[in-house]
Amino acid sequence: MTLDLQVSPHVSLTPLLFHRGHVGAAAPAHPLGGRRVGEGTGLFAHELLVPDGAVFDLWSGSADVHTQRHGCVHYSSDGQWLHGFAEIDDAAFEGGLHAAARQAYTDLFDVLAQSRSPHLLRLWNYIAHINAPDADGVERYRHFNAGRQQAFIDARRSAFDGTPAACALGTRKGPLRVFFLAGPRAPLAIENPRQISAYRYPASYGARSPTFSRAALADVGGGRQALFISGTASIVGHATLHIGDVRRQTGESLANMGAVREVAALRAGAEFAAPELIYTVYLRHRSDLAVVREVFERHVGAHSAAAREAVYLQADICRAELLVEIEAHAFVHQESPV
Ligand code: 3EB
Repeated sequence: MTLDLQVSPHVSLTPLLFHRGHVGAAAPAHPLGGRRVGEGTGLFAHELLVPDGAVFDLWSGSADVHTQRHGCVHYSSDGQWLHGFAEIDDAAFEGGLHAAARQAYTDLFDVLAQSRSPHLLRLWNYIAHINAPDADGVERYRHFNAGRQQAFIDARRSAFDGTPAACALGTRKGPLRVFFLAGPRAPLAIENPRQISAYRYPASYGARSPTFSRAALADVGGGRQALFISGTASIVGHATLHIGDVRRQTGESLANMGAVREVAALRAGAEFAAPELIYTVYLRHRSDLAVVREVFERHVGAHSAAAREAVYLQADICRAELLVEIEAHAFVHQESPV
């Protein structure tokens, strides 16, 4: 069975859309038409800015999907693809966010180890008050990073080269949630020549580095490959650029994605043109929507499917100076090069 994420071109892989539905083609895309998402499911804490959602089922087209629980992990599988989330209320967890992140990932790795889909393709990390200091004065994102990296090491999974693609966003409230997509074959990790690998960031960004690759390229069967580009921000080398300037930050994020698309194209033997991707845009401030949208739409083409189908969400970004982060995925019809 192939990964059936391309039921329609309107599919976004943002976890809320796994659960809440995809973007209807006719959905009104009013910049101020935001509404709170997650009502009804309790799963998602971000405010959806654009557009109003509709319905999509990851597993439509799949025959037998089993939903199960192990530890803090809720997951579904069709026997080949595994999707779900780990959830821990870190505020009530002994050891706080560090311990919660370590436990969430440990439970996830247990599930994967017992499955036929042990290889992570993509992770989405959602953390309440990601930029706030914890009781010890250390930023919560740094505690998360420490616990996450430790779990990779505990499970003897690489916390460096070859680690999965990911994003890490801040929510207003709620437990730590780590959504994941795993499959039967290891993806190829891709780095960005414009950026230092996040897992090699200097210690000034935290004692333990973030554990993610810039993108993952996966053979998804049926002569197709999927590219998952991690959350991408205005970082060059390891430095945050254009502090306070959301327009330039958006441009820099898109330049970074362009560099990742180029490397991915060489590895895949197929192009990943900007308008061919499906995007999710996270904004720290909803008041930046018009500017971010203008820059983004100029990049992908105002009348492209990418512009029509992009999803904009309000979220905190993992560095306090970052105002925008963009993630994307794409499929190409191309066998994996040997
Ligand atoms: C960055 O490039 C911006 O901690 O999993 C992007 C994607 C970012 C993933 C993560 C963080 C993460 O460092 C932040």
